[in-house]
Amino acid sequence: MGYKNNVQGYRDGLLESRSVIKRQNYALIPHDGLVKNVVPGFENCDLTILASPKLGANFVDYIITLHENGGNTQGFGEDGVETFVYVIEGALKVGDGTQEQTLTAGGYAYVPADLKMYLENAQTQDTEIFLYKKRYEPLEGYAAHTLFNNVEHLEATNYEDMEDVLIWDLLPKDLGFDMNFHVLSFKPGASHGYVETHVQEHGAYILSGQGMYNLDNEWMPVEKGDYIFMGAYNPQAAYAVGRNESLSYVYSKDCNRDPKI
Ligand code: UGY
Ligand code: MN
Repeated sequence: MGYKNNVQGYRDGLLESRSVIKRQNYALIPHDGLVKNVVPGFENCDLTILASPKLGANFVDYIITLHENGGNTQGFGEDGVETFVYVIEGALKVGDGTQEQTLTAGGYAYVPADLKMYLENAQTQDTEIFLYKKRYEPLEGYAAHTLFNNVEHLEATNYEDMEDVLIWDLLPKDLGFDMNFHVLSFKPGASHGYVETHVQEHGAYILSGQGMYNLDNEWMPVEKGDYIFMGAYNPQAAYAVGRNESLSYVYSKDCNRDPKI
């Protein structure tokens, strides 16, 4: 069943999928094959849980379509859990119980671990969001705080000295934050400069374009709407392919903490 790509009913050919799941290592999850999950608190939404601890992630990612009057007005995120939302399309009212804003495409909000996140579709048409939660790792003397913004208000920088690869850092460089979100964008033909191998995990949602992605030294085609989980130490790199559209994705990355032993 492909409820996200509206491909339902019998297929012409054999059943097939681009999904690749290597628990504790990496996963590629395209729209085709996503199923809906019921999560208490979310009303009038089509919601799919993407990465979770069952896959090997220390966070949970969701892709959610909010229908008219859809959202979570009970509050998302339990005590000790930080939350982040990125608006892919539409308009979203988001708050932390003390302040709220309406965000449109490219808008995002972070809510710290001692507050809940409240979400409401702010239009009659559907709104699509990428949602994240993680248990916050406190650091003595520092704190994170609620933040609303839009990628359009940020300045991109060349990624590692490459003019055709741009990066936007969504959260502040502040030790109070134990993770960051970024948007990384490769013009057609651009690539990473090297295959990265690092301790941090990523959950990446592809916003536009097409590419070849190297996950643990296997190259696989990816495109807009695909989700990629990259676990700790998973070798990773991308080449953007296609003609006019950049390969862009929004992704999380843990940071600013010494691993516990
Ligand atoms: O920030 C990163 O680690 C990023 N360059 N990783 C990635 O795109 N797979
Ligand atoms: Mn990386």
